[in-house]
Amino acid sequence: QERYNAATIEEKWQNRWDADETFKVTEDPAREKFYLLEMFPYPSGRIHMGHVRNYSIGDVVARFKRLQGFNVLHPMGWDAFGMPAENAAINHGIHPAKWTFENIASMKIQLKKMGLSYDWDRELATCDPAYYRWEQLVFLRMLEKGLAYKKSSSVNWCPSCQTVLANEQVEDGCCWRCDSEVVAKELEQWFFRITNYAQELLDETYNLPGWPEPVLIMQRNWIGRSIGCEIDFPIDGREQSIRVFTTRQDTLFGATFMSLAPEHPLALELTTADQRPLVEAFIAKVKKQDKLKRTSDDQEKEGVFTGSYCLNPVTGSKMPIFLANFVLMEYGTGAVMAVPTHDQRDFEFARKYRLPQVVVIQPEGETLDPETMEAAWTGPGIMVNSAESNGLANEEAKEKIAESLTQRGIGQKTVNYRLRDWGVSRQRYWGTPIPVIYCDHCGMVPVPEKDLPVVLPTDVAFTGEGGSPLAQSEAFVKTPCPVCGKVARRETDTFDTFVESSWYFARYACPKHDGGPLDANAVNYWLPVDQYIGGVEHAVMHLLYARFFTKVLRDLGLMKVGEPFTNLLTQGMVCMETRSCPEHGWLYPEEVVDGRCSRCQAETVLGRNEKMSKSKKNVIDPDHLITRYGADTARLFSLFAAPPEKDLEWNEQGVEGCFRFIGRVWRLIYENLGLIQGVDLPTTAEGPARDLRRVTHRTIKKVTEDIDGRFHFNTAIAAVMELVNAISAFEGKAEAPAVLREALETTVRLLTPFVPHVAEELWSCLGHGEGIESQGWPKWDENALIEDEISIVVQVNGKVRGKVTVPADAAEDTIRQAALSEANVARFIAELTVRKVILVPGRLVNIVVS
Ligand code: ANZ
Ligand code: ZN
Repeated sequence: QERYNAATIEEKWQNRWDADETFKVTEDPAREKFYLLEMFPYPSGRIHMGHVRNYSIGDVVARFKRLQGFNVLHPMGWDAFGMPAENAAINHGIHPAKWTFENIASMKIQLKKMGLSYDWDRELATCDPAYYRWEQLVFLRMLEKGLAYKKSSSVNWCPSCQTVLANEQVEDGCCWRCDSEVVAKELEQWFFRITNYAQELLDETYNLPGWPEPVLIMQRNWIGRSIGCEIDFPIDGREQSIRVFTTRQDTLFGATFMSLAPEHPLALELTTADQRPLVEAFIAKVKKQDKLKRTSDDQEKEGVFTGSYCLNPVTGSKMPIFLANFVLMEYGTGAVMAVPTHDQRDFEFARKYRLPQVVVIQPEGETLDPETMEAAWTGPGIMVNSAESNGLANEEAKEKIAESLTQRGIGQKTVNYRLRDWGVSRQRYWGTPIPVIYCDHCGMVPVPEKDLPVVLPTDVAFTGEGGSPLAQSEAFVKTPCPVCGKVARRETDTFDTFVESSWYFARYACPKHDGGPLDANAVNYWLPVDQYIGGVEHAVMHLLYARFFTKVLRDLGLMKVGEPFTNLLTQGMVCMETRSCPEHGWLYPEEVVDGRCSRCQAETVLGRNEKMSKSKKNVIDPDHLITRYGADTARLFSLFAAPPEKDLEWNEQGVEGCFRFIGRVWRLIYENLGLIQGVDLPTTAEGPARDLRRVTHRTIKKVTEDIDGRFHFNTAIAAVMELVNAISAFEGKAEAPAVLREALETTVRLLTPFVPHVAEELWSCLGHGEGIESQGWPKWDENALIEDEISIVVQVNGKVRGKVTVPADAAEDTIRQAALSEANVARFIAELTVRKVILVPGRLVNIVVS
């Protein structure tokens, strides 16, 4: 076979790898393991270019590590629960399970066509009861430990999806999925106590050098640790006091009023009769406001006076108590001591309601006056109006005031986290049922372990109305109480799908284990994941939940490690230009012919370059790409066009170029087969052969270093392209077939992780019976790297005038002589006097003349 036919060889090698179980792995304590994982896909129906890129990147690393001799775990599975399946059921009457499994089947075919080196024996789908039963078990253990609990809370509710959203799923007050406006709703919900782990989750962000810094920063901000004080403010005329949380106890002497969250338990109790109508109206109004909006800077600061007062514990002055929309009950204590001179929100609030202001921090070189201030002073300064703290720097006053409050028993230092417990209840069908039962006699009863899994019923109707379909399935809901046997009701909420993706990476270690969630041996051998690869959009939610869940599994004694992912690579997006027709709107690339709309012939308009998405129709179907050019070209292009962490811009010429390169390597091998037949590999070489050998070994070194931990695949591929150029230009083919053979074999071996099918094919064509996967990664020979001649630039008065070639170990004098006698240089210095010759070893000679 002489012509490169991608389809034939790709099918051939994919079948061979399957039959030989090339990528199947087992725990082998004698070998060093490497666990490589790409974020598993949601089975939406078809793979897209983002998947192609993600999995190509992962496959390079997996194959490279395997060739280096590691025992590589590289699994694939399906994040199979979630709303699209349920929406398909509502809109098209297909059962979510059917829809999901059909999608999995077709996407699996697509993935297989890419030649990815997965151990398919470990495939899992999270909607499989054999998977989620163990999640239910972990939940029961968490329940015992108090790590899962139920409470009534105000939740983010999407009226269109009819479900609760996690805070992270609300974007600018709208649903992350459907963009409908999110409203607040009071519901009994299940929570995971992630806040128990806030400090550990934060501390360990400083211990993850293999993660991108921006991701760590996002996690730290999300956890949001603040150090401050809780301080009690006595209520005027009562025995009770109100506790506030502040990070600025240094401003205590400037606190002139109090702001409570409208949900604060004392809000109505403190309201006087005459203020009642106003207060009630205000509370009703704020209830409708979205929480995230309430605290945003540009939200109008609104409040209402309760009619009551409290006392500033250090100045004794009366402070009116307000309710304010920007104070949230969920943070701190739900009460804020307001310091209008040093907090901008309080400043605006005080101006609006004409409240007193006292400056307590003077910035250096300025004298602030409440009458003329135009904004709060939030910077540092010297304390004033603050009794014994006067004259101190405000940072010192923070300490001093905290101490004195502690001594007097009216306050103490505290740490607060912005992180909230993880609300995991969803009023949805297509998710893991939460295994508890409600009995009128016994209360809430956990489903006994022996009765797991609680399986989703199949007799449900998907109407899209009236909440969860589960609640309408009598066969599911009605169940005997495990304690007293009387008729009881099952919980009908299911888990947030982020629960499944919080531990799938551990289950891959033992996907068929049926003695529990995890097989200790397997999981402790494989985990942590050595390299995790996925989209940066998961920087907070998924990655934080997975870290939390890992710690829970550790504390339940199910595995040893506490951090799941040692190294994280966040890949960039795949982008493409957008095109629109004035008549027909956005157009698919195939609807544009010579810049015109294929339907109406109108001139199309070139839009912005954006992330490929169906909504803008700027998408390329990986299937077309693979059918037309082959998987190797699709892979090569996604690796060559941009470094993994950067956005990749689609361009057809780039794909063509990659295809042509593969063809070129193919021909080069075939053309030279006759010359190198039966020839052994060289150990040394002379003349031009020595030069080619140097390029060969230099390329091995470069490609190895570019791949290993750096992911510079594009420059690695470019280096192989240069090697191919050098081979083509090599004139000593007939005289030095051994060196030629080494160069050709090296090319094929270095290309293996990128274009594995063509590499395997060419390898066997070079006469090797064993697959290239068993060859190991090539090593470079340091001796071959040594340059015997180097070329040195010659400058005259700083300007380049020539170049000389000298032996690599030439003495300084020899170099100086060679430089001075170079023809062009000699011309420039002919009439002048040489004052100085400066030598930069190995690089340059500068001759100073006058
Ligand atoms: C007095 C004060 C004076 C404040 C000052 C700031 C500046 P971080 O850093 O985010 O933790 N706060 C406390 N609880 C709140 C709640 N439930 N809703 C809204 N705001 C709340 O912010 C802590 C600061 O946010 C606290 O410090 C409090 O205002 C406010 F010159 O107390 B400060
Ligand atoms: Zn009972």
